[in-house]
Amino acid sequence: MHTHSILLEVNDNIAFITLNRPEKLNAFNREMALLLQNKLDECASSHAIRCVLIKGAGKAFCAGQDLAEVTDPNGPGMEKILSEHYNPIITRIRNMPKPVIAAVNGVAAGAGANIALACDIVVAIETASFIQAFSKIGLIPDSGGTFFLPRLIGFQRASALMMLGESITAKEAAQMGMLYKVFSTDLFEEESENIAKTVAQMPTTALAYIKHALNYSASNNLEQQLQLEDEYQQKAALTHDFKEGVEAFIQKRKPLFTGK
Ligand code: LHQ
Repeated sequence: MHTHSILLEVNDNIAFITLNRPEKLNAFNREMALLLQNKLDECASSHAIRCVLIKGAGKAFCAGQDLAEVTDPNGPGMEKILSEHYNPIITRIRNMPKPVIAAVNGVAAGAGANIALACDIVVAIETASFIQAFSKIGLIPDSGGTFFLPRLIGFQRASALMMLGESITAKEAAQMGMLYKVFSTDLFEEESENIAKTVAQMPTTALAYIKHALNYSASNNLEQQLQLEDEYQQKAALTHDFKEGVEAFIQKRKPLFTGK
């Protein structure tokens, strides 16, 4: 029976996306990359979805590009792999008007590591590892790695990790600032779902504005960024959730946010 390389399940306003080629450590082939784009589009447009959580099936998060496909004469070919597979995935994650969580349940290598780093909140199991594997096969980091990694951990560490292609533990990655939290093996699933549940009940539109403002902060100067904050703040103040948030505070009750 044909199994899908990407699974999507929606529960309590959370979309759980599973990278599902466990026998290949969830390495991406063309079908899987296109299917992930498709599912991300579905998540972006569905009002029932207020948070996306990406994880891997089995013991790995994702081993990056399926290297067998790269040498396959009937494969997509080098010139399509970034422009049609990974770049559209990264753009979709960054443009998604709701939080995307990477729950790194095992090794994250190559494009697999950098897809995780493009997410809004990255958490990892204590046994996970991160590898900028590209240089070891004569390639350069892609999937936004040269953009996100130096901004997350600093130029020098990013440079060393990318050139050496060494594996680092989740704990080391967290100490460097690459991710938010590391959870013990017995708590990982529950704790990462708790984060998803929390953000799925928050003011989704405001979270989208936070995300867009952070996207621009990478290239704006202070004056431009202050102006952008003003613009988004005006928009946030028009949301139903802002009204609800303030009312609930004054009435000393728990707010009920709808995301609108
Ligand atoms: C795999 C893979 C894999 C296929 C494990 N492909 N089978 C962009 C532009 C164009 C071209 C290229 O790519 C890119 C973007 C990129 O992502 S480049 C970087 C590609 N990824 C890598 O170089 C990582 C390759 N994998 C590894 O180094 C190891 O497998 C890691 C460190 C991830 C895990 O090591 P182990 O836990 O020891 O597992 P393993 O190596 O025994 O792998 C288990 C199986 O998965 C094995 O198959 P087998 O049939 O022997 O059981 C591997 O061949 C397969 N596999 N990664 N990327």
